[in-house]
Amino acid sequence: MFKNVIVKNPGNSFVNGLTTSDLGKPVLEKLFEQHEKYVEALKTCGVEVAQLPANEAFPDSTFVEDTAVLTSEFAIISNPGAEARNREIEDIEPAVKKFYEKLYYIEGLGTLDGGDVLQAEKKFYVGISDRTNEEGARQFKEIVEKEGYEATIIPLKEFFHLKTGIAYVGQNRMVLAGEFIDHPAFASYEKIIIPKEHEYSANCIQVNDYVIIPAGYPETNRKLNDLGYQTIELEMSEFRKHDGGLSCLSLRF
Ligand code: CIR
Repeated sequence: MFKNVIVKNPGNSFVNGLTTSDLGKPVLEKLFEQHEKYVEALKTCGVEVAQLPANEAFPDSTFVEDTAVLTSEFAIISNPGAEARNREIEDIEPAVKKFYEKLYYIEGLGTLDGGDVLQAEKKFYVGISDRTNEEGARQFKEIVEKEGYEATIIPLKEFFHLKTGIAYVGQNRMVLAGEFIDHPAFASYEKIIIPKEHEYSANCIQVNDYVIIPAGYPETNRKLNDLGYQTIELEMSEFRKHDGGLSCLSLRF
């Protein structure tokens, strides 16, 4: 069960953030409304939401997932791989410290974005991407193995972050898209396969009795409902314009 979530409000400077998409400029009014609905949905899932204020100095900092990895026992403050985002950890560290005594850090030449880390029970999967380098993944693996978890490192071929194309929804089930569908690392899971045209919906989040998915993917919704999951659909258009998905907007623990 997740008890707590940390989110951070987007600011007006969001429009100046990093993006690889050609979906246009985010509309702030819609962005703020979508974030409010995201927070409401999390509350529906039964978690306490710690809502940090926007920091205009860091346009992408609403994507808190990239700044830390939180488990039920310990926290790891990441070392975000994009230069423009690296100092976002200055706001996250004090927020995380309110909940944790045991903190670790990804340091030095090691970079790691939380978006490249997937937890499935006692196992972690860590993507090597443009943001997470081998040294960052190595440090992460060393930390979690010391804590009694396993970690598998997965060099990414196409996806931006690992969790762009995969989600764990409990009960040994993975939602998988693209390069992960036939990846040997996930062979032992029951697979919920997302075809190319619905790929954005692979980034969904299971929070207690619900799975939150992006709006506009009825086939993904139906697959989850057929397996007995209650779903909440959220409009994500403005976050998507800056490469963001549902998982990126919160730290759940
Ligand atoms: C970035 O380029 O870092 C942001 N515009 C998007 C980050 C999305 N985060 C994630 O997938 N974990």
